[in-house]
Amino acid sequence: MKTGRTPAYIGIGANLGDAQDAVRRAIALLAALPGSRLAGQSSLFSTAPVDAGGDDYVNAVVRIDTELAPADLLQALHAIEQDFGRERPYRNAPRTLDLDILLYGEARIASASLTVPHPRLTERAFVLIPLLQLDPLISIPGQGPAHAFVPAVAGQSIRKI
Ligand code: A4P
Ligand code: MG
Repeated sequence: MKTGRTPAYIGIGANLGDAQDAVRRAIALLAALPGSRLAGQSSLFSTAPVDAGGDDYVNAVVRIDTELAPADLLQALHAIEQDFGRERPYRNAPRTLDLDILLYGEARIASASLTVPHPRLTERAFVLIPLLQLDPLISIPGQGPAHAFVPAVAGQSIRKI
């Protein structure tokens, strides 16, 4: 039966305050988004900062099946980030919570406020490894199977919590 829901993969990251707690609470809020259901969640991972400073991050990826359009989903993610007191003093600053749309079904989006698939998805173990844990056969629209990018991120430190 067609449900009108699109599988969307959301990357979650935090490295300020109680980051594990923030990631767990964010997953609960994502599960409660309107017209959406939680369809899968990765383990939590401890990861060394990439292109950024500060403490190690806690990262995870969830899949939600959602009726929200991409722009509405992005707005909902920003609202959750704000709930966690997210501030943006500079690019890649340490953050209480970062929520990124990694994939939205087969969509390829390049608007001023949204790029999907997430442009740095294939370069980052902290996204690629949890995503593949959720769905080992997943493909990235326009780029092929995600697992093909794993050797390129093998040098990045990531450990299951
Ligand atoms: N935006 C465009 N496309 C998207 C998308 N697919 N998902 C726009 C979400 N947002 C998207 O984001 C800036 C703007 O990007 C948003 O307003 C939205 O309209 P932001 O969250 O304010 O800024 P940011 O977090 O500094 O940028 P971004 O792109 O999320 O950063 P990155 O590249 O994801 O890097 N190291 C480890 N170990 N773990 C991490 O989680 N995260 C980063 C952030 C760096 N290093 C890290 C980690
Ligand atoms: Mg972000």
